[in-house]
Amino acid sequence: MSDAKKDAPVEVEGIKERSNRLRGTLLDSLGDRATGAISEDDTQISKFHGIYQQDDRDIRAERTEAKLEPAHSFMVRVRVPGGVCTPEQWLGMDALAQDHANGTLRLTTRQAFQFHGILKGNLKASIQAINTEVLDTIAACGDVNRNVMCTPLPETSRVHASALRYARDISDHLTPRTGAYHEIWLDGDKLDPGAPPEVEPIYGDHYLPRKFKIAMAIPPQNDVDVLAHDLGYIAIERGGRLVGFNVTVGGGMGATHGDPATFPRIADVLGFCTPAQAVAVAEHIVTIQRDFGDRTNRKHARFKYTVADRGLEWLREEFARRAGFALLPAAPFAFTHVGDRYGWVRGDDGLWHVTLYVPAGRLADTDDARWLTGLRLIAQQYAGEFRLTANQNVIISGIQPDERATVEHLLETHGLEQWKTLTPLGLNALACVALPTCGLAMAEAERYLPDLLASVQGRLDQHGLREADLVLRITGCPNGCARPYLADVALVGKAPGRYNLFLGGGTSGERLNQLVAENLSEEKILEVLDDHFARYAAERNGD
Ligand code: SRM
Ligand code: SF4
Repeated sequence: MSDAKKDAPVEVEGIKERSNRLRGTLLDSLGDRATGAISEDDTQISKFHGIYQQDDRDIRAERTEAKLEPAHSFMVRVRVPGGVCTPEQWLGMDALAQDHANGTLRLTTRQAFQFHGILKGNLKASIQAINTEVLDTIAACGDVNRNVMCTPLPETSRVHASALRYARDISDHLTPRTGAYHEIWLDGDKLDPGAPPEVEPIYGDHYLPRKFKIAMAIPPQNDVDVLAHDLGYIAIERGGRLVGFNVTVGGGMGATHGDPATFPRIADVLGFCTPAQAVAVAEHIVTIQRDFGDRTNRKHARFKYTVADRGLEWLREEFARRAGFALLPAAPFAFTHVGDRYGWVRGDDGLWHVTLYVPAGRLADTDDARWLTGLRLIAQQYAGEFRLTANQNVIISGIQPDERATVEHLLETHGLEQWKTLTPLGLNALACVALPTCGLAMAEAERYLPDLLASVQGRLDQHGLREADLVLRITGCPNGCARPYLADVALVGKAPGRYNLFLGGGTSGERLNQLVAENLSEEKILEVLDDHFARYAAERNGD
């Protein structure tokens, strides 16, 4: 490849530039009744609106043989900053899942809702229904800052309330300013053709080189895997009050099989900021990535590569130059665990909160558990909050003491108390969506998780390790949507029925695991695990 070609911006940069601030030709694509798809350029632009074109991969071959176009439908992702929504919003999402999607609601690893299976003709009504509930989908995907996460910590309500406020402020500040979203989906006024281009004060003409993710953790919980994010805030609390944040930079999970230039990376701690500086920190870090991120190679375009290539000292100086203030030295903090803590807990405000285990985040009514019906009844009857966790679970939050018995009864009668019977392996497990909707999946994940857990649990039981507090995560490809590279045991899809096996992540999300063997079938995976479990049972330390 010539140097000129190597340094040329990738095609997506041109699509963004020509899109007239994210309008593209989406209105034409939506109106084209000859196909269930949208134009190729619009598939890039629609991501900025929280919309992914997909097709049902289970029937892709059959459709090709019948000379039919793929069975197109759309995944729509709803931003829920900090994961907190009202019962009314919950009911709105539930209704939309029935009316226009595939009848299920998916809780993601980033505290968002996802709908699958929305047909092109139903997209506009779906986005309007979401906005009616004062939620939106803009910037849920695309080369911008995504949903801002925050530990949904129920116990320490005062620190949580402060942290959540900053997470929401950061989210608002980094939301694109274009009127395209309102124009296309909400029948907003059209931009006057003679008007000067709208200003995107933070993103400019080309938005970011790649997606950008922010998470806020409240120690000792690292339930958001804060070090897996481009930018992280670790809340520092003194005497029950939020006094500031340690700022972390350059985390990320995505990699490509066989390409050592791509890698998962644990974020570095850059320094400390006060709460009042938190939004400015986000703005300046994002604009540094806007200006220095690699726009010539999308596999090298995440902020983690900017940080790895240029170093922390460079970043501190560039930050201070732009911000007009330097970050202070980081404050001491300690994480004790990842994942969620299940069941009932009383907050320091006297209210009750219950964290439910949702298998792979998929809410549906099944013979075993009537998730949608049970949660609908709860949402209809009480006035607290629903909090989505970064581990695909949900917390029913802010329950008055006299409401607890009713909620408990509804959970029990609908089969939603699964946390009471599962082993730690099951409770800690995460699986990404993968097949049949994810266009990048190389192997199963969500659909395979129950069988995989049964097999691995069987091996643990044989070694007397039934209650071992292991974290298992599985993804259908190396992109890392269930943050597999932080788990004790991770399977990363390589081909149908084949996975790369990683072992040895840290217990508090601060250490990456390592590749142990490649391209293994389940039988081989269990053999390797058997050896390791035997040694773990014999040689581990007390805790
Ligand atoms: Fe992801 C792409 C699903 C969290 C790294 N991710 C995708 C797409 C949109 C596939 C695509 O591009 O066509 C998947 C849609 C599947 C489907 O049918 O729904 C998808 N990602 C998900 C979700 C739904 C997984 C889940 O089971 O919950 C999560 C939605 C989060 C949200 O609400 O915003 C999800 N994705 C993540 C995470 C975890 C996180 O952020 O904490 C990561 C790893 C962290 C990171 O970004 O480094 C992640 N997703 C990716 C990547 C790799 C990015 C990279 O740097 O290389 C891709 C592929 C890409 O961007 O090209 C990807
Ligand atoms: Fe799809 Fe891969 Fe993400 Fe799984 S990890 S949802 S297979 S992109």
